Amino acid sequence: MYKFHRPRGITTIAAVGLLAAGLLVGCAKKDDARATRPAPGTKTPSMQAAPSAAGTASIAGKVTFVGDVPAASALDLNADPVCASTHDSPVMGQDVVVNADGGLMNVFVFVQSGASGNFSAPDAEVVLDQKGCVYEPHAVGVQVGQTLNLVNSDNTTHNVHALSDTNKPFNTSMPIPGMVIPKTFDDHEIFKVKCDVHPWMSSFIGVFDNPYFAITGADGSFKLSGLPAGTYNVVAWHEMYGEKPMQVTVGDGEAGAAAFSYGG
Ligand SMILES: [Cu+2]
Repeated sequence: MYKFHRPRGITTIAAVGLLAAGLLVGCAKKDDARATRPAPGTKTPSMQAAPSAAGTASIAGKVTFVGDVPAASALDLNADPVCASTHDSPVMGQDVVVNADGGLMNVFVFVQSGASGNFSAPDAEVVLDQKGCVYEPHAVGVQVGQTLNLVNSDNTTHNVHALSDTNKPFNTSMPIPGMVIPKTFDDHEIFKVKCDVHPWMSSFIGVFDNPYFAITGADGSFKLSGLPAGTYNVVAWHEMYGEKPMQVTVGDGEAGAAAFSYGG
């Protein structure tokens, strides 16, 4: 449904490089079959990054929204009293989140092509929590084969309904508070997950075939680090506004820049 597309237009932000080569160090893939809460310290990223790579280049920048920002609307959680009771203040939708400086949150930014190597899945596990009847985080990224733990932190039933395409779709009920269901994915894809019990709940899972991806934080910023020198097709992808490609060249040790904008 949200399968990546090849870049249509290419812009160049360039930088030239020096020397040295990057060697990626990966860790063994973990298998499913656990039903306990992840250990403290388990990665719960909204800004993800820092792959265990030996490359010394990086690409960083900001995703901005230009123009009139759609008004945020409060979610109506009253269909389930358990959900409503967990919040003291209105819960706003997360589909378009723009800060005062125009930073657009929850944008996946990733190397679509140009990275080469055998990118084993990292050991670090990632969490997609259901807390207060909202997915936390709203956008989450993993590598192919990396464990994503679906967690229900609520005293109510959720189901995680994945609307994936190239990865096998699933619809998993999570009726028990504290329940954890580990998932891994076989193919690179960004897809939506929703809860059929609570129709306001949605999140997006990005599965990437290399470690060079990030999700913009509240200020719209992102950073892809650990890159070997090279030319990369970098794509920004937002659930409402689609994707924007850009070609970026970085040399070893260099900090490349990339800026994306939506709206306007
Ligand atoms: Cu739910």
